Amino acid sequence: MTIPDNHPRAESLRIREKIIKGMHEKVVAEAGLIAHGRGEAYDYLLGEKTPNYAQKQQEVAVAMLLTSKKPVISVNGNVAALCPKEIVQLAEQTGALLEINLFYRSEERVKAITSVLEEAGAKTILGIEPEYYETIEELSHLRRIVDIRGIYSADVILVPLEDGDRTMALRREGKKVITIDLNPLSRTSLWSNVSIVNNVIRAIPEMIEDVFKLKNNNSDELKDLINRFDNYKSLQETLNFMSLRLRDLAEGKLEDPTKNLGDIKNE
Ligand code: PTJ
Repeated sequence: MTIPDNHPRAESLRIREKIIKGMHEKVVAEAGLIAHGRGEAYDYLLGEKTPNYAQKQQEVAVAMLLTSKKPVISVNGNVAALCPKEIVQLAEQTGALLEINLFYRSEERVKAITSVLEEAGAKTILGIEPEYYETIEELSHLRRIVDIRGIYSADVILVPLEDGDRTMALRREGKKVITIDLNPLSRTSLWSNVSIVNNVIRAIPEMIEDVFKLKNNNSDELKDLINRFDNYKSLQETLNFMSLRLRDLAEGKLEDPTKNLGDIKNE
């Protein structure tokens, strides 16, 4: 569908089209559409902009990726459809490996996502060669299939937009988990070491900028940034931001778009 530029929600509709196209091409799971709709609703609460608290979360996440021994970025269908070039670039800039890991796993989808990542410039993609498959025992669904060279042996894993089970399982295995999830109350957010509560579409490009900002800092400075971060407090700050924003709107900042319609609106 062609989205008219003057449509008030043009940008949001264009993003939706990416997800729909991705679903037709088997990149996105059908449930990925539902997940996206949920994300859109939460993004309204942020005013569809990156708040200050998320900038901090993103910076700490980048510091963690830069100081880790073996960082891996996990890619699912929604991420591949929404920001393939950016995710490949973030992996390159931080020295992280890219691994396809899916909840609704099928060989057809693995192939479709591999093509998208390759077109976006990825040179190495893990999670696609059966001889390297290992399992995370704690998980009963297909996310349990991981790559022995990637998630299985990683110390830090960035998991944008997912269900919470795997975050819990990875934490129990002693790994550090960074997540990007617009829902601050999800199990994913509650179980992460660093929860980025922001839209993946804004978070990933902003994290690439953070790499350029932080990469000249020495590792003690980066570790200090990480040590000062408390995920629980950060989620409290996130919820405070959302509730204050709603309160401000309720108490008068909400613009009435019909105010200049005069009497017509009551006819
Ligand atoms: O590609 P697969 O097979 O691995 O499946 C991926 C989905 C996303 C379908 C699967 O992991 C899933 O069902 O996830 P959930 O449980 O629906 O959780 C998705 C979370 O991502 C929800 O909390 C959404 O609010 C959030 N979300 C959706 N879109 C975005 C987002 N967070 C950040 N940016 C978004 N654009």
